[in-house]
Amino acid sequence: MLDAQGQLQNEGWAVFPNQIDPDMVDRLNSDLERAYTACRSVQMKNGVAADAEGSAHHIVGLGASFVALLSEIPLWPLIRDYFRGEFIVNSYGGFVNLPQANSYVGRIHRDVRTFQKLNPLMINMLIMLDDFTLENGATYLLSGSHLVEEKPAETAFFAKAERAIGPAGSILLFNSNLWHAAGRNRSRAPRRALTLTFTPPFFKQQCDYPRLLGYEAGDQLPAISRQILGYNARVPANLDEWYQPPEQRMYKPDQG
Ligand SMILES: O=C(O)CCC(=O)C(=O)O
Repeated sequence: MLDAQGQLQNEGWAVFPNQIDPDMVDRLNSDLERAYTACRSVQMKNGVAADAEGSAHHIVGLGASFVALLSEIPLWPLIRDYFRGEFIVNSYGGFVNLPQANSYVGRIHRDVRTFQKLNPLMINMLIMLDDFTLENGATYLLSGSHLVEEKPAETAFFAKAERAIGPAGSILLFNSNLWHAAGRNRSRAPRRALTLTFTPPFFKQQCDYPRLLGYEAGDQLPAISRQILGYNARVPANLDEWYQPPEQRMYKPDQG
C-alpha cells in the first residue's frame, strides 16, 4: 500500500478524511456564502459572469475564518515534503457546486498551464465543506494523468476517472497537472468547497495576498499563516525596501 507521498506521485491525488473540525467547517460555510455574493456581484458588473456560476476567487479577505483556517490545517508537513522546501498559496478560492448548474469548473481541466512532469510546480488543496458524494458532484480525477501533457478525450476521461468522496472536513490534494472536473450536482443542495493552490515561494501569486490583506495585518498572524500567505516572499518596490538586513527583507533568504 502506497503512503500519501507515493500516492501523490503515482496517482496524482489523495483524499485525507476528517481533517477540519466541524465548527470550523460551519464558520467557513457561512463566510463562503457572503464571499460568493461579493464575487458574483463583481463578476456581473465586469461582464465575466457567464459560466462562472458558483465560483468565488481570492476570498481570503472576505471572512475571518479563511485566514484562521491556515493555522488549523494538519497537512503542511506533507506539502513541505512534496516541494522539498517552503511554499506559499498561489490562489485561495471557493466553489459552490449548485444543483444542475453549468460552470466552467465542470469541464475537464488542469490548474497550471505550464506542464512540468518531474518537478512539481503546484499542488491543489480542495477542502470539502459538505459531504462529497456521487450524487452531489464529487470531483472526477484521472489517476496518472498528471504525467501526460495532452488533454484526455471526454469519453475516455469520464469512463476512467475516479471520484473524490469523503465527509465534510476532508481534504483532497492533487498535483495541479492532473486532469479533473467537478461532477454535476444532481442533489437538491449546494455542494460547497474551498479550492486552494500552492507553489514554491518564487512563483508569482495569482493575487498579491499580502497587499490585499495589508502588510501590517501580517504582523498579527501566526508564523505558519504569514509564510503561507506569502509575507516572507514579497517583492520590494524601492531601494529602501531592498537594502535591509536578512531578517527584515521582504523576500526572506529561506524561500528558495
Ligand atoms: O469542486 C470541484 O469538484 C472541483 C474544483 C476544481 O476543479 C478546481 O479547484 O480546479
